[in-house]
Amino acid sequence: MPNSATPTHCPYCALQCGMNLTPLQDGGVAVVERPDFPVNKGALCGKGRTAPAVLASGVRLSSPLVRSGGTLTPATWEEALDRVAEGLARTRTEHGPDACGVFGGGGLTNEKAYSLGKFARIVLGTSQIDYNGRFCMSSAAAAGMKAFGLDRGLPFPLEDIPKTGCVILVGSNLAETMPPSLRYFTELRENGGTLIVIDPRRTKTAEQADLHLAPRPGTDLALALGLLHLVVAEGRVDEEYVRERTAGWEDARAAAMAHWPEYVERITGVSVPQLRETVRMFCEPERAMVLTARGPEQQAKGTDTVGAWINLCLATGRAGRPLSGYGCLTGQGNGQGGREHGQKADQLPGYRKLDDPAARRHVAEVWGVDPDSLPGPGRSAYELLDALGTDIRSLLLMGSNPVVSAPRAAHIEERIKSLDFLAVCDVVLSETAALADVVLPVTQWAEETGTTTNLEGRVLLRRRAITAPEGVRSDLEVMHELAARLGGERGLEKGFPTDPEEVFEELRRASAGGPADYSGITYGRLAEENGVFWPCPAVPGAEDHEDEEGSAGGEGTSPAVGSGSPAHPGTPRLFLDRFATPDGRARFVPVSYRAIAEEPDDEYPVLLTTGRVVAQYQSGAQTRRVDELNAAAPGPFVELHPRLAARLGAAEGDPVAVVSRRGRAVAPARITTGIRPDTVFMPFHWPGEGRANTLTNPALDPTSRMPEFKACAVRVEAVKS
Ligand SMILES: Nc1nc2c(c(=O)[nH]1)N[C@H]1C(S)=C(S)[C@@H](COP(=O)(O)OP(=O)(O)OC[C@H]3O[C@@H](n4cnc5c(=O)[nH]c(N)nc54)[C@H](O)[C@@H]3O)O[C@H]1N2
Ligand SMILES: Nc1nc2c(c(=O)[nH]1)N[C@H]1C(S)=C(S)[C@@H](COP(=O)(O)OP(=O)(O)OC[C@H]3O[C@@H](n4cnc5c(=O)[nH]c(N)nc54)[C@H](O)[C@@H]3O)O[C@H]1N2
Ligand code: SF4
Ligand SMILES: [Mo]
Repeated sequence: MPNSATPTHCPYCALQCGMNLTPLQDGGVAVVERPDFPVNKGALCGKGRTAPAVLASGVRLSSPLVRSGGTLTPATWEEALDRVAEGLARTRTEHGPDACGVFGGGGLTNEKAYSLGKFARIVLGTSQIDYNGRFCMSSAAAAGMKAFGLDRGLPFPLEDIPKTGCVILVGSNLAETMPPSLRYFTELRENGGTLIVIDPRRTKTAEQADLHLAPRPGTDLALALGLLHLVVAEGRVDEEYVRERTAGWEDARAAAMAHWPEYVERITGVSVPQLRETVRMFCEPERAMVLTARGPEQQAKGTDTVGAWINLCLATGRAGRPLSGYGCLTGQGNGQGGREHGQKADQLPGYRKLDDPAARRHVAEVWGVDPDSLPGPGRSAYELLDALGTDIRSLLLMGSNPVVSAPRAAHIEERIKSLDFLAVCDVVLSETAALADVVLPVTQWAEETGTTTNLEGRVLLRRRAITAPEGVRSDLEVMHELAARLGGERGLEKGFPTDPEEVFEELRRASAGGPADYSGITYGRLAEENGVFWPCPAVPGAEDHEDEEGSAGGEGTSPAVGSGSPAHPGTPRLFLDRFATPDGRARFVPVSYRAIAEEPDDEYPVLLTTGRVVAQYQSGAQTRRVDELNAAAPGPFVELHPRLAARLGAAEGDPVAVVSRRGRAVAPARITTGIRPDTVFMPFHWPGEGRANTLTNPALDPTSRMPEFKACAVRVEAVKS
């Protein structure tokens, strides 16, 4: 193990901040600034700074657990792996391969995500695999695919943001969810650009804005259409760009024209003058951007909503041009790479489609199997979880905690409990792991090497800095061992190497020629460069240098400049010449407003929206185990407007109950004028009585299958003590 600092990346969000880890006497690590990494330039949020706390024994799992007599008890790895293999094999024999489910996560490295997709399809032979990214950015991904022919969250690096003229930030609270990225927006304003934030709450991010619009949750589609209507009415369409670089304008234009500003004001609560001001601020500068996050995306019409924002960019000539464009702020550590390499229900590595015969042939060849043996597309995340205990009898879960994070969570918890067999790989005993028949404790970010792809599409190398404790193994080892046990005579474990670089080498081949082409990226290059943006195809003649000792640790390697041509530099900026559609033109999508799946009524008169706080991460499985973070964000709360609080007779800190058609949650009131009076907000990081997802509506977007996390009808009640 190196004694000096190891440059690596944070285990949490999609910013993938660079950090240095230095080993400590006691076997742990200290986080030290890494100013040379361009994305965060040394800055970290509290979660990143305190991430080593989760490496400590006593906090993390250190031995496999097997359920016996109703309780989880420590077991050897052999026993635990045998139990998992038996559980899955029994289901496969009794109910067929599709009765085995697999659920992955956007926090898994590319190598793990790739192996998990392969494991499902060739070891289990199941079509029933999906992952938590479905709950994250799937609507933006679907809309990006439709419009641009390719989904890479940001088509440009963050460093372009300060140089544009105006940014509309739709439903992102990045001051809390990606704090070091706020710098780019501060610089934008220092450079004379403007920031518009669209959020039903006056968040820390909205406080930075030149203009804050606070629409009613679930109405962003109407808002975007109203803005497009005004763009047309005010003669601000970039006709030449529309003619040269797009298709489908007439239908999209006609659809938008039905959304009169006054109508949009009634739906959204955003006034006509504010709409006009937004259009002026967005259209006057030569360059502008729209960035969306979970606010507009986590809706049962998220795909159409993002489509409408993209239409606005296209009509004004602000996509595929320098310092202009549409982007989605992806969320999880490997939220981008995690959606490219095959853990998604309909997908093969390299962002290939599972139902495309050529893609099946290519990947089957890399995997050494018959293309016809690959199952077809499976179900989306919520549909998969909803089928547990019915036609899906066993589940292998890696990198998610759905008991806390899935919509209609009480129901999903029941579905999980009704499984014949549940195996969970995790670093801690999450609420979902606590329900498992077998829990396999895995290594963590500082203890293993692997690649992630950040929200910019920048592929990064996370390096091992310390030795993992006895008793834990990597996810890759788990898949190797299970493949050995489940593959029978077939020797399938050979296709599941435990060395991450070996997996990456195969991923390169599997992705070659696909939309997300990583074939020109090597561990050697990643060790030398501050990430490489995909697509990065291999260039014939630019030979990979032969692997040298220790290259997985990033030592002793040089960039992939081979004997002949120089290596492909990667693609920081997409679409500048053409979009990724067959004819190179971006596609307008004709969309019209529709209401949220569950509008308030007399019984449930208030809207609930949900989201995050800076000090907790996701289901909280990791961050709720860190003292400093718990001190900053000790538990759930219900954010509500003073007028609503007064009607309930609730004072600050009083417990209030929020009741939806799915269930009831109770948490202390947090009273603020920063929220619309018709809306309450709950963060979703906690289990138990204050679990926000007890309430949320699993109504799904027809295209992306994204649940409606951001708007459902509730009733708010004072709790008598
Ligand atoms: N601290 C912290 N940081 C994180 C995470 C975390 O859990 N904690 N998770 C990471 C992940 S996976 C993700 S996906 C990102 C998410 O990052 P964000 O998208 O920034 O996070 P959210 O808080 O879910 O939602 C953003 C905002 O949307 C607003 N909103 C709610 N409803 C609507 C609506 O109908 N329309 C609009 N326009 N806005 C609405 C909410 O008020 C909220 O302020 O954060 C990443 N970073
Ligand atoms: N109401 C509401 N619900 C939401 C959202 C919302 O805005 N509102 N947001 C949704 C979004 S955007 C997301 S991304 C999801 C996230 O929700 P989850 O999918 O539950 O995400 P995490 O809490 O990050 O869960 C990751 C789990 O994997 C473990 N883990 C971490 N690293 C590894 C690893 O390398 N290997 C293995 N095997 N395990 C690992 C962690 O300890 C943790 O238990 O929540 C969704 N749910
Ligand atoms: S912003 Fe995200 S990547 Fe950066 S330190 Fe915080 S959690 Fe980690
Ligand atoms: Mo996410």
